[in-house]
Amino acid sequence: MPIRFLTAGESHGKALVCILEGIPANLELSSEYINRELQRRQRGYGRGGRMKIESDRVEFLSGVRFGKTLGSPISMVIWNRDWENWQEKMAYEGEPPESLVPFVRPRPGHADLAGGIKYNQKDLRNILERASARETASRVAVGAVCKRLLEEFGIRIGSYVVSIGRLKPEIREEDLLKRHELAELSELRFPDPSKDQDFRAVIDEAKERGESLGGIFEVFAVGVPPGLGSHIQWDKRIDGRIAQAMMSIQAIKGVEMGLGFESGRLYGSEVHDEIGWSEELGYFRYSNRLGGTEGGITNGMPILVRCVMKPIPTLTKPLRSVDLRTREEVRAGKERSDVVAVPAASVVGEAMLAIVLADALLEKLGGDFMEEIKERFERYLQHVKSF
Ligand code: EPS
Repeated sequence: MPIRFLTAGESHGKALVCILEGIPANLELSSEYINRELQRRQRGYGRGGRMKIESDRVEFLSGVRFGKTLGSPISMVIWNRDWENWQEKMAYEGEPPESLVPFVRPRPGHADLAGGIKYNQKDLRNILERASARETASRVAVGAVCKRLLEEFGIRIGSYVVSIGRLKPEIREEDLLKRHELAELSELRFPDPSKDQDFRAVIDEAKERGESLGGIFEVFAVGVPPGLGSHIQWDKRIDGRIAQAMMSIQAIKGVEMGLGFESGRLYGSEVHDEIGWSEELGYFRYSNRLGGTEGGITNGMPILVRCVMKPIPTLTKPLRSVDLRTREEVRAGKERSDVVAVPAASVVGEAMLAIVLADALLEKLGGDFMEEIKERFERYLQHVKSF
């Protein structure tokens, strides 16, 4: 697979770091473009105090020169402003300070206990710092570079929130890009900003109860040509790759494409997308119930992915847990946290979809620099049209 990336960094460490390899040379790229995406991820009503501290921005460390990629690994750093308040508790060297209070009351639903057992850590901060969804800032930076690449090929990615908790207002807008544009105007990324008040009330109520909330969001890509991914091997199937990418986002518990689980309740004729042909469009579909893939290959229709995020595990009215030192029943530990982060997760979903599609596109076309890849793309589109 042409694209690979790694992220590193603890939530309250000095910085988040990422390395992205496989982006071709001569792609125009600015930190401003990436920072816009990072800022989108920081928005959303219901986030905790941390987002008031941070103002995420990337600094390039390699792979870019005079505003264009070099084809070499792109490394980026996002400095944590909160580090200033954590320097002693998260010191890289020396002995722990006397004042350090270890985190010993694992939160149900968080990585705390499973990670503590696995890595033999009795101070669960050594687990939660990396398990934190702060890491998703790096993914959004990597995803932004991939989005920039996809834009050059007319592929656009967007997202919107479908529901938060039990609140699921009707979505009237049919056009996916318009849904995205409307979501950009909403502090909860719902594709109708006039519903923000309803969402606020639901979130405020949850906060008052010491609760947290999850929700459902949809991510889409339009302009995707047919032929990305392949039916020939399990790990080449594009829908499998998309599902894996989405499930890897912190707190995501389910992924569907198109009608998803609903299709299991319907007849075949109600699910499959009928095929047509016209001089102007070539082959087209009368519907997009399958979410843009068949046989693990994109079919030219928009990719439509739906993800469910569980409620955040940190509760101000915590659930039962066990103290690791005494093994007595206690209430789980509390940390500063968000009440809901579904709007942010939808932006992370966009990033993950961009990474998977950029990877599949480069796999299809090959090539090392933009000019050559664009030429190959044009030739491929001609093939699609004349098939
Ligand atoms: C998170 C806890 C909170 C969130 C954080 C994810 O951070 P803190 O412990 O510093 O208050 O704000 O999300 C981010 C920092 C972010 O950038 O999205 C957690 O435990 O997962």
